[in-house]
Amino acid sequence: MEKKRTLVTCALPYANGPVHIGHLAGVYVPADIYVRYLRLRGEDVLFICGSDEHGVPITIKAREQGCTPQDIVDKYHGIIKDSFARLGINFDIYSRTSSKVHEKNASDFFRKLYDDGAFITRESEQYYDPEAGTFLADRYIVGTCPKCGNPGAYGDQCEKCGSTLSPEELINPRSKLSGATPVKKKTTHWYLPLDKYEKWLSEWILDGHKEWKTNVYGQCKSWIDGGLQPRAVSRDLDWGVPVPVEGAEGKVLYVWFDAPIGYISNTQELLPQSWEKWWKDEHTSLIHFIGKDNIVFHCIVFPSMLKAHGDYILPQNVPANEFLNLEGDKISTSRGWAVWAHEYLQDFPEKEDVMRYVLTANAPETKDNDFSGRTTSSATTANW
Ligand code: B3M
Ligand code: ZN
Repeated sequence: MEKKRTLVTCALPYANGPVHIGHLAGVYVPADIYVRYLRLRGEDVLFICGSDEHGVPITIKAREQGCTPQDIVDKYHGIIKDSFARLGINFDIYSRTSSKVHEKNASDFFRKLYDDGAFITRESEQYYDPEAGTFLADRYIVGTCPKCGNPGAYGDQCEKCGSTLSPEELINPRSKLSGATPVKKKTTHWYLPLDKYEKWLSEWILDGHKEWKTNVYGQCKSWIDGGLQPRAVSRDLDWGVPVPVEGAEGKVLYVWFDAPIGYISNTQELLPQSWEKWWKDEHTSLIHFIGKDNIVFHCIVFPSMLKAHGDYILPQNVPANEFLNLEGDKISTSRGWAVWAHEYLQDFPEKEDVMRYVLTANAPETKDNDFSGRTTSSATTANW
Protein backbone atom coordinates (compact mmCIF):
# COMPACT_ATOMS: atom_id res chain seq x y z
CA MET A 1 0.00 0.00 0.00
CA GLU A 2 1.22 3.49 -0.78
CA LYS A 3 2.41 5.45 2.22
CA LYS A 4 0.08 8.14 3.47
CA ARG A 5 1.32 11.70 3.03
CA THR A 6 0.24 14.79 4.95
CA LEU A 7 0.55 18.27 3.54
CA VAL A 8 0.20 20.85 6.31
CA THR A 9 -0.25 24.51 5.45
CA CYS A 10 -0.45 27.57 7.69
CA ALA A 11 -2.32 30.75 6.73
CA LEU A 12 0.08 33.00 4.83
CA PRO A 13 0.66 36.05 7.07
CA TYR A 14 0.08 39.45 5.47
CA ALA A 15 3.44 41.12 4.92
CA ASN A 16 2.13 44.47 6.15
CA GLY A 17 3.31 43.99 9.71
CA PRO A 18 5.20 41.54 11.92
CA VAL A 19 3.55 38.48 13.45
CA HIS A 20 2.20 38.68 16.99
CA ILE A 21 1.33 36.21 19.75
CA GLY A 22 -2.25 35.87 18.47
CA HIS A 23 -1.01 34.52 15.15
CA LEU A 24 1.42 32.20 16.92
CA ALA A 25 -1.10 30.81 19.42
CA GLY A 26 -3.90 30.34 16.91
CA VAL A 27 -2.08 28.99 13.89
CA TYR A 28 1.68 28.56 13.79
CA VAL A 29 2.52 26.90 17.11
CA PRO A 30 -0.38 24.37 16.88
CA ALA A 31 0.57 23.51 13.28
CA ASP A 32 4.22 23.11 14.21
CA ILE A 33 3.27 20.79 17.08
CA TYR A 34 1.14 18.69 14.75
CA VAL A 35 3.93 18.46 12.18
CA ARG A 36 6.47 17.47 14.84
CA TYR A 37 4.06 14.79 16.05
CA LEU A 38 3.60 13.32 12.56
CA ARG A 39 7.35 13.40 11.98
CA LEU A 40 7.99 11.58 15.26
CA ARG A 41 5.64 8.89 14.00
CA GLY A 42 7.78 8.59 10.90
CA GLU A 43 5.10 9.91 8.55
CA ASP A 44 5.74 11.67 5.29
CA VAL A 45 4.97 15.34 5.94
CA LEU A 46 5.40 18.62 4.14
CA PHE A 47 4.97 21.90 6.01
CA ILE A 48 4.27 24.89 3.77
CA CYS A 49 3.92 28.61 4.42
CA GLY A 50 4.96 32.01 3.09
CA SER A 51 4.05 35.68 3.12
CA ASP A 52 0.83 37.01 1.62
CA GLU A 53 2.17 40.05 -0.19
CA HIS A 54 -0.76 41.46 -2.15
CA GLY A 55 -3.86 43.37 -1.14
CA VAL A 56 -4.86 46.92 -0.34
CA PRO A 57 -3.43 47.30 3.20
CA ILE A 58 0.07 46.87 1.76
CA THR A 59 -0.46 49.61 -0.82
CA ILE A 60 -1.80 51.91 1.88
CA LYS A 61 1.17 51.29 4.15
CA ALA A 62 3.53 52.00 1.24
CA ARG A 63 1.83 55.34 0.54
CA GLU A 64 1.97 56.31 4.18
CA GLN A 65 5.66 55.53 4.35
CA GLY A 66 6.52 57.03 0.97
CA CYS A 67 7.91 53.81 -0.45
CA THR A 68 6.80 51.06 -2.83
CA PRO A 69 4.61 48.08 -1.90
CA GLN A 70 7.59 45.87 -2.74
CA ASP A 71 9.68 47.72 -0.12
CA ILE A 72 6.99 47.05 2.49
CA VAL A 73 6.70 43.34 1.74
CA ASP A 74 10.48 42.91 1.55
CA LYS A 75 10.80 44.40 5.02
CA TYR A 76 8.05 42.39 6.72
CA HIS A 77 8.72 39.17 4.85
CA GLY A 78 12.23 39.27 6.31
CA ILE A 79 11.04 40.01 9.85
CA ILE A 80 8.31 37.34 9.79
CA LYS A 81 10.52 34.65 8.28
CA ASP A 82 13.21 35.29 10.87
CA SER A 83 10.73 35.18 13.79
CA PHE A 84 9.37 31.80 12.70
CA ALA A 85 12.86 30.37 12.31
CA ARG A 86 13.94 31.59 15.73
CA LEU A 87 10.81 30.20 17.36
CA GLY A 88 11.57 26.78 15.90
CA ILE A 89 8.60 26.76 13.55
CA ASN A 90 10.30 24.71 10.89
CA PHE A 91 8.53 25.12 7.59
CA ASP A 92 9.93 23.15 4.69
CA ILE A 93 9.57 26.37 2.76
CA TYR A 94 8.63 29.90 3.72
CA SER A 95 8.25 31.72 0.41
CA ARG A 96 6.15 34.65 -0.77
CA THR A 97 3.35 35.54 -3.15
CA SER A 98 5.44 38.15 -4.97
CA SER A 99 7.63 35.30 -6.31
CA LYS A 100 7.83 34.62 -10.03
CA VAL A 101 6.71 31.01 -9.55
CA HIS A 102 3.57 32.24 -7.81
CA GLU A 103 2.77 34.94 -10.33
CA LYS A 104 2.81 32.37 -13.13
CA ASN A 105 0.96 29.73 -11.15
CA ALA A 106 -1.82 32.06 -9.97
CA SER A 107 -2.14 33.51 -13.44
CA ASP A 108 -2.38 30.04 -15.04
CA PHE A 109 -4.95 28.98 -12.44
CA PHE A 110 -7.16 31.97 -13.24
CA ARG A 111 -6.70 31.42 -16.96
CA LYS A 112 -7.77 27.77 -16.76
CA LEU A 113 -10.96 28.71 -14.93
CA TYR A 114 -11.54 31.53 -17.40
CA ASP A 115 -11.03 29.24 -20.41
CA ASP A 116 -13.32 26.61 -18.89
CA GLY A 117 -16.08 29.19 -18.48
CA ALA A 118 -16.04 28.90 -14.69
CA PHE A 119 -16.44 32.67 -14.14
CA ILE A 120 -19.24 35.08 -14.79
CA THR A 121 -18.66 38.78 -15.43
CA ARG A 122 -20.62 41.55 -13.85
CA GLU A 123 -20.67 45.28 -14.20
CA SER A 124 -20.95 47.26 -11.00
CA GLU A 125 -20.46 50.80 -9.79
CA GLN A 126 -17.37 51.36 -7.69
CA TYR A 127 -15.95 54.45 -6.05
CA TYR A 128 -13.50 56.36 -8.20
CA ASP A 129 -11.17 59.26 -7.47
CA PRO A 130 -11.67 61.73 -10.34
CA GLU A 131 -8.49 63.65 -9.49
CA ALA A 132 -6.16 60.69 -9.08
CA GLY A 133 -7.89 58.86 -11.97
CA THR A 134 -8.14 55.56 -10.13
CA PHE A 135 -10.69 53.29 -8.47
CA LEU A 136 -10.74 53.39 -4.70
CA ALA A 137 -10.85 50.38 -2.42
CA ASP A 138 -13.10 50.97 0.62
CA ARG A 139 -10.00 51.47 2.76
CA TYR A 140 -8.96 54.38 0.55
CA ILE A 141 -12.11 56.32 1.44
CA VAL A 142 -12.12 58.22 4.71
CA GLY A 143 -14.81 60.29 6.40
CA THR A 144 -16.69 60.82 9.64
CA CYS A 145 -18.11 57.75 11.38
CA PRO A 146 -21.92 57.97 11.58
CA LYS A 147 -21.89 56.01 14.84
CA CYS A 148 -19.23 57.75 16.96
CA GLY A 149 -18.21 60.89 15.04
CA ASN A 150 -14.58 59.82 14.53
CA PRO A 151 -13.40 62.05 11.63
CA GLY A 152 -10.87 59.45 10.43
CA ALA A 153 -13.13 56.43 9.84
CA TYR A 154 -12.45 54.18 6.81
CA GLY A 155 -14.93 53.13 4.14
CA ASP A 156 -14.97 49.60 5.54
CA GLN A 157 -14.57 50.14 9.27
CA CYS A 158 -14.28 52.69 12.06
CA GLU A 159 -11.29 51.75 14.13
CA LYS A 160 -12.39 53.92 17.01
CA CYS A 161 -15.75 52.31 17.76
CA GLY A 162 -15.19 49.07 15.83
CA SER A 163 -18.29 49.43 13.59
CA THR A 164 -18.27 47.78 10.21
CA LEU A 165 -19.14 50.43 7.63
CA SER A 166 -19.66 50.86 3.92
CA PRO A 167 -18.41 53.98 2.09
CA GLU A 168 -22.04 55.19 1.65
CA GLU A 169 -22.42 55.53 5.41
CA LEU A 170 -19.47 57.89 5.90
CA ILE A 171 -20.28 61.54 6.47
CA ASN A 172 -18.27 63.80 4.16
CA PRO A 173 -16.40 60.99 2.37
CA ARG A 174 -13.13 61.84 0.66
CA SER A 175 -10.34 60.01 -1.14
CA LYS A 176 -7.23 59.27 0.86
CA LEU A 177 -5.21 59.80 -2.31
CA SER A 178 -6.23 63.32 -3.33
CA GLY A 179 -8.84 64.48 -0.84
CA ALA A 180 -11.40 64.63 -3.69
CA THR A 181 -14.98 63.50 -3.15
CA PRO A 182 -15.29 59.99 -4.62
CA VAL A 183 -17.72 59.44 -7.48
CA LYS A 184 -19.27 56.20 -8.69
CA LYS A 185 -17.98 54.71 -11.91
CA LYS A 186 -18.83 51.54 -13.79
CA THR A 187 -16.32 48.68 -13.91
CA THR A 188 -16.41 45.03 -14.90
CA HIS A 189 -15.09 42.14 -12.85
CA TRP A 190 -14.90 38.36 -12.91
CA TYR A 191 -16.89 36.45 -10.31
CA LEU A 192 -16.78 32.88 -9.11
CA PRO A 193 -20.44 31.83 -8.90
CA LEU A 194 -20.37 30.19 -5.48
CA ASP A 195 -24.12 29.64 -5.68
CA LYS A 196 -23.40 26.90 -8.23
CA TYR A 197 -21.21 25.07 -5.71
CA GLU A 198 -23.71 25.25 -2.88
CA LYS A 199 -25.15 21.77 -3.27
CA TRP A 200 -21.74 20.22 -3.69
CA LEU A 201 -20.35 22.12 -0.67
CA SER A 202 -23.28 21.04 1.44
CA GLU A 203 -22.69 17.37 0.60
CA TRP A 204 -18.92 17.60 0.92
CA ILE A 205 -18.83 19.51 4.22
CA LEU A 206 -22.19 19.23 5.98
CA ASP A 207 -22.71 15.54 5.16
CA GLY A 208 -19.12 14.45 4.63
CA HIS A 209 -17.11 16.31 7.25
CA LYS A 210 -19.13 16.21 10.43
CA GLU A 211 -15.84 15.48 12.24
CA TRP A 212 -14.53 19.01 11.61
CA LYS A 213 -14.21 21.24 14.69
CA THR A 214 -17.58 22.58 15.80
CA ASN A 215 -16.54 26.21 15.28
CA VAL A 216 -15.48 25.42 11.70
CA TYR A 217 -18.47 23.22 10.88
CA GLY A 218 -20.85 25.78 12.41
CA GLN A 219 -19.48 28.66 10.33
CA CYS A 220 -19.65 26.57 7.16
CA LYS A 221 -23.21 25.58 7.92
CA SER A 222 -24.33 29.14 8.47
CA TRP A 223 -22.68 30.31 5.22
CA ILE A 224 -24.20 27.48 3.21
CA ASP A 225 -27.64 27.72 4.85
CA GLY A 226 -27.62 31.49 4.28
CA GLY A 227 -27.17 30.98 0.53
CA LEU A 228 -23.93 31.64 -1.34
CA GLN A 229 -23.44 34.54 -3.74
CA PRO A 230 -21.00 35.01 -6.63
CA ARG A 231 -17.71 36.49 -5.36
CA ALA A 232 -15.56 38.93 -7.31
CA VAL A 233 -12.10 37.50 -7.98
CA SER A 234 -10.56 40.63 -9.54
CA ARG A 235 -9.97 44.20 -8.41
CA ASP A 236 -9.09 47.56 -9.92
CA LEU A 237 -5.65 47.96 -8.35
CA ASP A 238 -2.06 48.27 -9.49
CA TRP A 239 -0.52 45.84 -6.98
CA GLY A 240 -1.04 42.11 -7.43
CA VAL A 241 -1.07 39.44 -10.13
CA PRO A 242 -2.38 41.00 -13.36
CA VAL A 243 -5.61 39.47 -14.67
CA PRO A 244 -4.33 37.41 -17.63
CA VAL A 245 -7.10 38.34 -20.03
CA GLU A 246 -7.11 40.82 -22.87
CA GLY A 247 -8.74 44.09 -21.96
CA ALA A 248 -8.09 43.65 -18.25
CA GLU A 249 -5.44 46.34 -17.97
CA GLY A 250 -5.38 47.94 -14.53
CA LYS A 251 -6.97 44.88 -12.95
CA VAL A 252 -5.35 42.33 -10.68
CA LEU A 253 -6.47 39.09 -9.07
CA TYR A 254 -8.25 39.66 -5.76
CA VAL A 255 -5.78 38.89 -2.98
CA TRP A 256 -7.99 36.14 -1.59
CA PHE A 257 -7.99 34.49 -5.01
CA ASP A 258 -4.21 34.45 -5.37
CA ALA A 259 -3.14 33.88 -1.75
CA PRO A 260 -4.39 30.28 -1.25
CA ILE A 261 -2.91 29.34 -4.63
CA GLY A 262 0.32 30.41 -2.90
CA TYR A 263 0.24 27.12 -0.98
CA ILE A 264 0.54 25.31 -4.31
CA SER A 265 3.15 27.73 -5.71
CA ASN A 266 5.36 27.37 -2.65
CA THR A 267 5.20 23.58 -2.90
CA GLN A 268 6.21 23.86 -6.57
CA GLU A 269 9.08 26.16 -5.68
CA LEU A 270 10.34 23.69 -3.08
CA LEU A 271 9.83 20.53 -5.16
CA PRO A 272 9.83 21.47 -8.84
CA GLN A 273 9.97 17.79 -9.87
CA SER A 274 7.73 16.10 -7.35
CA TRP A 275 5.19 18.69 -6.11
CA GLU A 276 2.27 17.09 -7.90
CA LYS A 277 2.04 14.05 -5.65
CA TRP A 278 1.38 16.49 -2.78
CA TRP A 279 -1.51 18.20 -4.55
CA LYS A 280 -2.98 15.78 -7.03
CA ASP A 281 -2.86 12.36 -5.36
CA GLU A 282 -5.62 10.99 -3.17
CA HIS A 283 -3.04 9.47 -0.81
CA THR A 284 -2.16 12.96 0.36
CA SER A 285 -4.17 14.49 3.13
CA LEU A 286 -4.23 18.28 3.00
CA ILE A 287 -4.65 20.12 6.30
CA HIS A 288 -5.03 23.92 6.57
CA PHE A 289 -4.22 25.57 9.91
CA ILE A 290 -5.88 28.99 10.08
CA GLY A 291 -7.56 31.54 12.34
CA LYS A 292 -11.36 31.74 12.56
CA ASP A 293 -11.56 34.84 10.34
CA ASN A 294 -10.22 32.78 7.43
CA ILE A 295 -12.73 29.91 7.60
CA VAL A 296 -14.95 30.98 4.71
CA PHE A 297 -11.97 31.34 2.38
CA HIS A 298 -10.47 27.94 3.22
CA CYS A 299 -13.67 25.92 3.51
CA ILE A 300 -15.92 27.53 0.91
CA VAL A 301 -14.02 29.72 -1.57
CA PHE A 302 -10.70 27.90 -2.08
CA PRO A 303 -12.30 24.42 -2.26
CA SER A 304 -14.72 25.78 -4.88
CA MET A 305 -11.73 27.10 -6.85
CA LEU A 306 -9.99 23.72 -6.55
CA LYS A 307 -13.15 21.92 -7.58
CA ALA A 308 -13.61 24.23 -10.56
CA HIS A 309 -10.02 23.62 -11.62
CA GLY A 310 -10.45 19.88 -11.30
CA ASP A 311 -6.85 18.68 -10.92
CA TYR A 312 -6.40 19.12 -7.19
CA ILE A 313 -7.26 17.34 -3.96
CA LEU A 314 -9.46 19.06 -1.36
CA PRO A 315 -8.61 19.75 2.26
CA GLN A 316 -9.13 16.82 4.58
CA ASN A 317 -9.48 19.10 7.57
CA VAL A 318 -9.32 22.81 8.41
CA PRO A 319 -8.49 23.14 12.10
CA ALA A 320 -9.26 26.82 12.69
CA ASN A 321 -8.71 28.32 16.11
CA GLU A 322 -10.42 31.21 17.83
CA PHE A 323 -8.57 34.37 18.88
CA LEU A 324 -6.09 35.14 21.61
CA ASN A 325 -6.89 38.54 23.10
CA LEU A 326 -4.43 40.77 24.87
CA GLU A 327 -5.47 41.96 28.31
CA GLY A 328 -9.13 41.72 27.39
CA ASP A 329 -8.85 43.60 24.11
CA LYS A 330 -8.71 42.25 20.56
CA ILE A 331 -5.13 42.18 19.23
CA SER A 332 -4.83 44.73 16.42
CA THR A 333 -1.93 45.37 14.07
CA SER A 334 -3.35 48.73 12.95
CA ARG A 335 -3.90 49.95 16.52
CA GLY A 336 -0.50 48.61 17.58
CA TRP A 337 -2.11 46.49 20.34
CA ALA A 338 0.00 43.35 20.27
CA VAL A 339 3.01 41.54 21.64
CA TRP A 340 5.22 41.23 18.58
CA ALA A 341 7.18 38.01 18.07
CA HIS A 342 10.36 39.75 16.92
CA GLU A 343 10.35 42.10 19.94
CA TYR A 344 9.81 39.23 22.36
CA LEU A 345 12.70 37.34 20.77
CA GLN A 346 14.92 40.36 21.18
CA ASP A 347 13.87 41.18 24.75
CA PHE A 348 13.90 37.60 26.05
CA PRO A 349 16.86 35.85 24.44
CA GLU A 350 16.90 32.05 24.75
CA LYS A 351 13.30 32.08 25.98
CA GLU A 352 11.67 30.82 22.80
CA ASP A 353 10.31 27.70 24.48
CA VAL A 354 8.82 29.73 27.33
CA MET A 355 6.70 31.56 24.80
CA ARG A 356 5.82 28.37 22.96
CA TYR A 357 4.77 26.75 26.21
CA VAL A 358 2.60 29.67 27.34
CA LEU A 359 0.92 29.94 23.96
CA THR A 360 0.31 26.19 23.82
CA ALA A 361 -1.15 26.08 27.31
CA ASN A 362 -3.46 28.98 26.36
CA ALA A 363 -4.21 28.04 22.76
CA PRO A 364 -7.67 29.39 21.86
CA GLU A 365 -8.92 26.06 20.59
CA THR A 366 -12.60 26.25 21.41
CA LYS A 367 -13.11 29.85 22.54
CA ASP A 368 -11.23 33.13 22.61
CA ASN A 369 -8.59 33.19 25.32
CA ASP A 370 -6.80 36.05 27.01
CA PHE A 371 -3.11 36.74 27.34
CA SER A 372 -1.86 38.99 30.08
CA GLY A 373 1.59 39.81 31.32
CA ARG A 374 0.22 41.05 34.65
CA THR A 375 -2.61 38.93 36.02
CA THR A 376 -1.71 35.74 37.81
CA SER A 377 -5.03 34.42 39.03
CA SER A 378 -7.10 33.22 36.08
CA ALA A 379 -6.66 29.68 34.83
CA THR A 380 -6.90 30.82 31.22
CA THR A 381 -4.40 33.61 31.65
CA ALA A 382 -0.79 33.21 30.71
CA ASN A 383 1.50 33.84 33.63
CA TRP A 384 5.09 34.69 33.00
N1 B3M B 1 -3.16 36.70 4.77
C1 B3M B 1 -5.18 36.62 6.15
C2 B3M B 1 -4.73 36.69 7.53
O1 B3M B 1 -3.55 36.70 7.85
C3 B3M B 1 -4.36 36.02 5.12
C4 B3M B 1 -4.30 34.55 5.04
C5 B3M B 1 -4.09 34.07 3.68
S1 B3M B 1 -4.06 32.35 3.65
C6 B3M B 1 -4.12 31.92 2.05
O2 B3M B 1 -5.66 36.78 8.30
ZN1 ZN C 1 -16.97 55.05 14.94
